[in-house]
Amino acid sequence: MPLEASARIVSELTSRGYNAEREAVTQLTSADDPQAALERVIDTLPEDALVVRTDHVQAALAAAGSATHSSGQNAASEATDPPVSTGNRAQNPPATDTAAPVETKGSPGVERSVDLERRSLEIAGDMTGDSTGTGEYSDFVSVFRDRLERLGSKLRGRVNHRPATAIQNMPGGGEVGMVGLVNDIRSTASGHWLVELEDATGTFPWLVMKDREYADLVGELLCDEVLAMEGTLADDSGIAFVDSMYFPDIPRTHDPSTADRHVQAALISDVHVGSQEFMHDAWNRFTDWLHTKQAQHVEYLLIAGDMVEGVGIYPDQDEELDIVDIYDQYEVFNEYLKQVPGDMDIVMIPGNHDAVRLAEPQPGFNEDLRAIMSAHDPQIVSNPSTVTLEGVSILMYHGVSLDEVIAELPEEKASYEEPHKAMYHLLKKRHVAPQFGGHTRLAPEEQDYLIMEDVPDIFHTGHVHKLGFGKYHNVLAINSGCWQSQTDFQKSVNIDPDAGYAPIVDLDTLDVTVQKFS
Ligand code: D5M
Ligand code: FE
Ligand code: ZN
Repeated sequence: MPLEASARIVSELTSRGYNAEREAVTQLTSADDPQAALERVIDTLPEDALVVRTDHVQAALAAAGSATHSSGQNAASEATDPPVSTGNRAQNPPATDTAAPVETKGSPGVERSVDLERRSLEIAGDMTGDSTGTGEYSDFVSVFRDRLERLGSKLRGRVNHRPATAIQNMPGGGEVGMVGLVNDIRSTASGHWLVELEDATGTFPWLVMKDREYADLVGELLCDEVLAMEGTLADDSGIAFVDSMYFPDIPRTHDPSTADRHVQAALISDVHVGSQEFMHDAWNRFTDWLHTKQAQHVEYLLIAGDMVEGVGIYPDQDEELDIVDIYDQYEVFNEYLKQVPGDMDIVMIPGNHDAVRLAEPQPGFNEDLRAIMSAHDPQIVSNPSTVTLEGVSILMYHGVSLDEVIAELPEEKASYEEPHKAMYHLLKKRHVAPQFGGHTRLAPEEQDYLIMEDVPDIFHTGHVHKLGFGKYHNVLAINSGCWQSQTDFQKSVNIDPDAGYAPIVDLDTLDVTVQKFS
């Protein structure tokens, strides 16, 4: 019953520029004459209203003397008040007032779980406005020093380590350990591997023999990641033979936090509004679904980058653009966001198609773009950032480095078909973009914002347009798909995108269900 009716009401409201709370839609749907009720609500809405709320609906229905069903009692007491008189102040806050919808909770008789008072949303690691990098050589030195210091501290207790320059002066034949950044990886003429580690004092070469069990791990290494090695020094102390390797890693005992009520989050990315391939029908079905009872527990929406298609991102991209102006793309994206129930909290980070600097970390959008995307008052933070929802921490990162992980690692360890496995390697390295100088551009800052200092409960990425999820040492890794059907470029390189899916996470159990809208 209500799915179709509520979808009609939502699309009617959005076509007139309004966003609606789910409960308001439910009430309209169950009015005697939904269409007439909707017209009345629109007629009586305060001029500056962006969101249609339950109190607007109740007041409009009551004023018309046709208060229906269970909410009639509530509305009756306000019936004599013209809704506009109270509307401007209390019910129509400026878009920046996040606390506003609290007054709608718990209307009797409507079966909804939305409980705004139990919500909590905290942000950590948002570097927007804190960029200090000037791109000078000294910034590169500080960012790598910070990386070695902080990731190294997760390893120093595990090996008996010495600085690179001290190792060269130790007597040959002894046991030795080192913590460093991978500076170079090459194979030797005899098929062994030479891994050069660098620390603050210098570099030292470590030889991994091809028949040792650790040889397989060499295939996983990326330049600039931090690890520790232990082994035996050669007689002349010019090289060491590796006996063991240690990664910063996620402890196997990691026990993720969960929410203490049944509440869900939709984790999506790569909307690509403005592309001819943007799947508006799938998006409309998704947002219609969010208004249904089946989605009543979905209270959070996280968007991990590539809101719009952007301009000038790839050669000949303009031939596939539906909207050629970048600001127009964000305006239209904002219209699509309005379809999301007004009582949901939205968090978003930029991606490589968005209008922010390409180098990572990417600060959240500037004031102009924030103003354009303001209808739903989303939390806009940097790529990467960590958002904690009711105790569950979610590291959001767009995912450009996944292309690199997939290109560098053997197929069975990381592939586009199983993007979550590529994410496992980032978790193991405790860094979202270890390798510098390839696809992933790095903006050197005083500190390395790309380190995973704390273990997240969930790691959310996108970018590769493939859906995949799984657990690594109890951390849930989810790569969301996209809302863009296959582009010509993707056809040419055989990328078959997973488009029009929304993974939904139960925050109380960390279980995932996938909703398909394409
Ligand atoms: O990235 C979507 C995926 O497709 C990601 O894995 C990169 C890849 N991609 C898409 N277009 C190109 C071009 N022209 N060159 C290289 N790689 C590409 P997205 O960020 O959505 O474009
Ligand atoms: Fe994308
Ligand atoms: Zn991308």
